[in-house]
Amino acid sequence: MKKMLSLAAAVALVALVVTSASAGRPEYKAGELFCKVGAKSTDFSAKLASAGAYVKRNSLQRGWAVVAVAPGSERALAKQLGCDLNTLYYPTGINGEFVGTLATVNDPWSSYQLTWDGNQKVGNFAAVQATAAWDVTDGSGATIAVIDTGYTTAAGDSPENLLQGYDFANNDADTTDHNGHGTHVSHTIAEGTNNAVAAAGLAYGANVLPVKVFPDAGGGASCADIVDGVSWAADQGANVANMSLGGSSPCPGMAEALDAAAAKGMLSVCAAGNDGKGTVSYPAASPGCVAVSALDTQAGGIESEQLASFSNYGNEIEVTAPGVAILQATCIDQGSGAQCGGWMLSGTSMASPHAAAVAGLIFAGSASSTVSVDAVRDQLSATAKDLGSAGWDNKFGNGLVQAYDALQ
Ligand SMILES: [Ca+2]
Ligand SMILES: [Ca+2]
Ligand SMILES: [Ca+2]
Repeated sequence: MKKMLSLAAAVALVALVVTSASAGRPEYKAGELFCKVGAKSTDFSAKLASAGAYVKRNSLQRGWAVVAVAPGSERALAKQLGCDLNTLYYPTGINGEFVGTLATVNDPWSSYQLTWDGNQKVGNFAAVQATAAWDVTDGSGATIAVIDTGYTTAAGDSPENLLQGYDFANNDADTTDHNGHGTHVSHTIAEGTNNAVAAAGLAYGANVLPVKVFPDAGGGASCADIVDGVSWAADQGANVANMSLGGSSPCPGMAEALDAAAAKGMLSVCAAGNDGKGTVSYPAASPGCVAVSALDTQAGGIESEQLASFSNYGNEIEVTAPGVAILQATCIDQGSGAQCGGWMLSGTSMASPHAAAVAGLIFAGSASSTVSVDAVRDQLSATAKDLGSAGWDNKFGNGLVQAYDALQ
């Protein structure tokens, strides 16, 4: 009981400060371009040579390459070579409150996640019908890729089924999360559940595939790495990919990568962005990704129909999900060393994995092993709980994702 009270106190203290996606940050990766080589590869090689540039890495997307150029010459050479700058994207939100370590809070935090306090406060998992859905499926058999900062086991709780991922930022197989964002997102999807440790995960039986695209030292993820992350996840057989990241302009090659991934059976789900404005960030705004806005279920429950103050909204919003004071285990360093344990984070980054998890449950719960990406996408929207003005609207899209209804 004491723990629940201290938890409640912590909720009240949560600072809902979520930084803007772009302010004061570099826009593109220094010394690199992302180029569509196309069919004219011979011409292209000659062009590169004359510009003192070279192919650093071929993209997993056929016909695309990361090209190395002299730092400072990116804009000029992009124009000259007909390439794109290798745009940087950032995680959509990380700020929040440290709740406690696993040592002092060794009871299932799912009681907080499953709180139903009428019109005041509704736990994020209660809001999306988690308990009822778990009677149908826990997501076993589905694979959900988390394209993010990686994953750390140091948080103290782990998914039941964690797959070997890949690190595109460093081109190696070590996907260790030095940030905490990717671990928190992964845990909303599938933190170990019914294990008497920390919190629960919404599709806890699913396989989690970490796809690391952010550098160890922080900063932005390049479009080339994100695009390759999408292609790689689809090649691994992922059913769903979550991208809690974004930028103000579309990544070159992303639309094609999303379409190719969908053709391979993978549905992509993306955070709408945390600028609090009526413009959805990319890749959420791309037609190939389900754009998820953040609902505030901590200020008046569901019935108040309150979009989180930081959440972007707009024409591309497809569904909404809880994104305020989401509690999962992770490790975050706010300047005085990493604190591992329960973190309540707010952001569309936290909303998106709820929708990704529900999509995973639909894949897992489907009687047909060949259920199509389009069918899952349609089911996610068709069974969402309508909020705001009747029918689709630009804040909540088709409504709040509903895990149980989506399995009917
Ligand atoms: Ca690595
Ligand atoms: Ca747990
Ligand atoms: Ca509506």
